[in-house]
Amino acid sequence: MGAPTLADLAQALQDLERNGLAAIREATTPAVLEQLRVDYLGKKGELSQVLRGMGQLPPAERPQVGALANQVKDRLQEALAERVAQVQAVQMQARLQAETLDVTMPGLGQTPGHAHPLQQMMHRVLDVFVGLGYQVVQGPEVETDYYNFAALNFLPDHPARDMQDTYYLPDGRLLRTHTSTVQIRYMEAHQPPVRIVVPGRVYRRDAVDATHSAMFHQVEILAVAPGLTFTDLKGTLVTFIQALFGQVPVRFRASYFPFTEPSAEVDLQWRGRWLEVLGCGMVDPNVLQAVGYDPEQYTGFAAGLGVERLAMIFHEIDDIRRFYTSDLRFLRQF
Ligand code: 2NM
Repeated sequence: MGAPTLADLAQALQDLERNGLAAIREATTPAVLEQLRVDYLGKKGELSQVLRGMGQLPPAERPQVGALANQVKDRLQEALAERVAQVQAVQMQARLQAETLDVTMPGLGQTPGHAHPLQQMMHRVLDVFVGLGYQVVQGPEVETDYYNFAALNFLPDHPARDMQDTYYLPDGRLLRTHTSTVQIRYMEAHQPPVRIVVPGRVYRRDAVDATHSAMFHQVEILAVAPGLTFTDLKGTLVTFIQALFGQVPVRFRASYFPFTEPSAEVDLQWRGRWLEVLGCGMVDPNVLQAVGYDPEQYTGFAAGLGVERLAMIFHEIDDIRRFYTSDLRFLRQF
């Protein structure tokens, strides 16, 4: 093949322009357009290749081809810029459609948590006594034999002190089996009149079943003042029970506790059955003496209840373990 003529180069430039413009029109992404720019207008592109043939023309003909080549280059560049702008606009439109955020859509709503049913019950109980003028007091769960037993008039060989019934630490301390420990500590530190209500965890080495747990929650009350009687105790507890359960019948049955004399158990009537909900009694003079109160000058009454048992009666729950297994289907009902 001989050297290209002016006509050959003019034809090549025309073809190049036509093909380039067609390819640019059909391109739909910025990447393809960039590739076309390189293929047609780049250093090793088609336009450069045509211009290389220009050197073989007579010098007089070269400017003509050069002018033509510049025209083609300008048109391709213009077409590229225009198409890039179009493709970018289309892509932006698609993105705006896809990422549309409807700020007027309703929200997903809140699923707020709530207190555990045992905490709810405990607070109901505390609220009633706070309303009667009692002060809420708390104390340690790890205790000494003195505060858990000796000061409460338990004899040294009382069965509750047995390793089978109480959790002992290696150093001889123990996990309190009732919150009465806090009442002793409070009386040691304060003079009468006393009117306190003590909530807290207590521990007993019971086999776990539907009604027993190695840890449960108690609320105990204590009042000490000159001249308090069993009648004051009865009035207080009937008021308490009826504040929680409404106008249910209440009865007192004689019972025994080491720390009270006389002692009683308190039942309420619910759906035709008598259910035990409280233990109570007049504080034993030995207990008053142990904390330095003069039993000739002061009398006191006390009572205690299990929060789990009360909540089970209140909500008609048949298994204490429900409270401890964190089953949301159960918990969400309260
Ligand atoms: C009960 C039943 C009867 C009680 C006694 C005392 C204290 F410390 F004053 F002696 N606190 N709680 C008591 C009395 C507790 O629970 C069933």
